Amino acid sequence: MSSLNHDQDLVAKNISQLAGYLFDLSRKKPSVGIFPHARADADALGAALSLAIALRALGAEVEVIAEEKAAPSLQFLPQVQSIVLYSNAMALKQFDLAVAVDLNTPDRLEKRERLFLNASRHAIVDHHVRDQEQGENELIYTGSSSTCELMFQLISVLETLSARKIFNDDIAVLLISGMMTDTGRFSYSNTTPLALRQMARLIEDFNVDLAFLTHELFERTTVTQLQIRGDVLASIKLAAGGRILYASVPREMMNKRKATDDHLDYLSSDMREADGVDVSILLRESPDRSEIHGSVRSNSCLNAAEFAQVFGGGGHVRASGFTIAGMSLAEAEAEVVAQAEKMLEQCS
Ligand SMILES: [Mn+2]
Repeated sequence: MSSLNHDQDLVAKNISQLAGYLFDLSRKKPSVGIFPHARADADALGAALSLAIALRALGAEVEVIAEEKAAPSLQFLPQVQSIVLYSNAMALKQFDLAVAVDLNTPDRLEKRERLFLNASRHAIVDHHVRDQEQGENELIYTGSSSTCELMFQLISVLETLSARKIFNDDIAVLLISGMMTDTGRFSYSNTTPLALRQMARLIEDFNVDLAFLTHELFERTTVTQLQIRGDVLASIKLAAGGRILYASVPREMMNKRKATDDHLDYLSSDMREADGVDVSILLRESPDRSEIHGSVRSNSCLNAAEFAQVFGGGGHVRASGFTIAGMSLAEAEAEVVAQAEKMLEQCS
């Protein structure tokens, strides 16, 4: 990560530059593909759908292309029905512009990587760590609490450039959903004053039902979700004298409850809250059992992004994820826990 990445002036300049580029291009009625990361969360979908609404308003033909159907818990998001599911028939299509949203390396696009790379032009809007200088039309700023926070800034400049209103009720709900999710309702250490100011403006100017959003994003649950969480929590194990709390979820455990992966959302964050715990790790087998997905949360000196990078993943200093192929759940667990013990020892 470049130290310039934290320079507010440079970020403002990058935002203006990318907005100018998108504005000029959109007037030529280009085809634009917007790509949220796989297993998209509210930030990825909120930012992708908001950008789609904005670029359509400026003349572009836009498709948001997702790896899989949005999680049931996110079906309430405005315009989620407009998302196009990737299929192999699309692989050779060539967009005039492809925009990656809430990710910064095309391999996180999984099956859609080729379609993304096929496009004539590329842009990135993201707030995850990357060990690479920012390129042209790349707006990657780790100081933003969410990609939706960056998208708010980008759409504001697009409004100025086009001298028309672009923000609307749908964009307000989408951006607030992403901002609330990535900041834990404005409670995590990544929360910025800017996000709070944006939030104030959105609820001032648009029709947003905050109680409804809070229920949909944070409170809503199902009996199945309560049961699978109970099963996983009953299986947690400790390492490093209690500083590491981890759990491994075999597919049978999920199948027994007919649970899906999104039923485990936020569980690693909840595990981190236990007294004395510095790092929480949740491992689960993919539905076809070919891969292990890991989710890491850190309260301490252990840098979760660097930890995930050891296993080919990435993320943030306190929250990250990775995917391991070619290992059993037990093997992955042994490796991951040993790595966490090592890194915790080194940093404390
Ligand atoms: Mn995000």
